[in-house]
Amino acid sequence: MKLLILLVIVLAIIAIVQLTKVYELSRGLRKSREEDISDADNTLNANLMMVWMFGFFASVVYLYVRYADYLPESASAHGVEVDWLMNINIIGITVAFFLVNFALFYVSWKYKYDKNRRAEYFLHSTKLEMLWTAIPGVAMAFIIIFGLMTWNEMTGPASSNAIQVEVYSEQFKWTARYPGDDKEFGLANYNLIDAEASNPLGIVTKEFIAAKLESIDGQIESNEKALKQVREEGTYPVSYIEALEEKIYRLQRHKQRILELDENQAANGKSEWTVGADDKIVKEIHLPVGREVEFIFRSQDVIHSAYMPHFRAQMNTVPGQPTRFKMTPTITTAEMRKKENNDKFDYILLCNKVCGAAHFNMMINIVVETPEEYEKWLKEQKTFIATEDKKDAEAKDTTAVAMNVPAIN
Ligand SMILES: [Cu+2]
Repeated sequence: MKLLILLVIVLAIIAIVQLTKVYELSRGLRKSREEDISDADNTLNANLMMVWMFGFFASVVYLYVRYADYLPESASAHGVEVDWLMNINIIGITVAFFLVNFALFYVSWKYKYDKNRRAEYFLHSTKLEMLWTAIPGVAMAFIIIFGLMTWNEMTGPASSNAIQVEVYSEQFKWTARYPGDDKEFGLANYNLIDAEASNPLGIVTKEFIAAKLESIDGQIESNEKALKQVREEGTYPVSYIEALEEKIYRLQRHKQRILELDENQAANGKSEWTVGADDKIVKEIHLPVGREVEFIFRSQDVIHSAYMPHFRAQMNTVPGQPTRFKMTPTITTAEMRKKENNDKFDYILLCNKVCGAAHFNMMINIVVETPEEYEKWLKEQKTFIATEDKKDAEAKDTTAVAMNVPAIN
């Protein structure tokens, strides 16, 4: 089939080339020069240009109609303002688009070549310059001022009544965290990140520090044992020994950083890491309707972007640099399902920054519900309990030791 299409294209090109040759030959017979273009040709081209314009406009109108409602109505308070701004922009752009393009095509048609007409020539018109600087200038100022007002509102300080949700990104998933009864997030530190030991966010607790130190000590010990064995046997290449030494050095550095973390905290008069113990790590974001939410974003690896299309909100998540904004959801998931006539409708947060191979699949559900439902859900979520993590960490420790037996091939 593809071959057939290719054949048709090749034949069409040959046909056009042949027709052009015939045309040139007939011109020679008619004794007209190639650059002589008849009035009939000019008129035909000018008219075809107008036909093209109408086709072009029709396609634009079609796209407007086709994609007019690709998102349901805004489900957040500030989203209404974002939509208003967006609509103002679209109206402005559309009017400008039709005016400018119509002028472009119309002038080409009206002033098609006429051998009896001479073009008027002028170098400069201050009035014209002023006009086409002032109009876009005023329009731009309007858009920027109103845009900034909405932006400032979104990124301004949250009210004391707001709930806080931390959204954490990594290749390629989202994890959310809610503070516990103390309404405060426990400190997180990348040195304690341990996905397998159920601390994907690196929350600092006394128990977890102990567990992690124990795990690292175990790894250092087994690696040192392996190093000793390798040295005694004397049959391993130098690079292998160096790699082992490097590994032990890195583990010691890791241990040192964790110890410093604890020392710093003790120096500040707070040696107990208790704040994070009651935090709740969840795989689905729940929000109470009508209540302000402050989102705090962190990232583990690269820049991601938390995009919540239904709430008209987006924020980059940057490693080492927490970002934030606030919003108030106004429509529950159940209400939106009814409005959209779709039982399966769900609010989503997706990654809007091409961050790697599985970027397309990086999203997390958002459920907006009544305050009662939200409180019930939050109560059901289990807290980040350090003692459980310790067990996990120890379990991991044994596997780590087992894997550290030297192998040679
Ligand atoms: Cu991403």
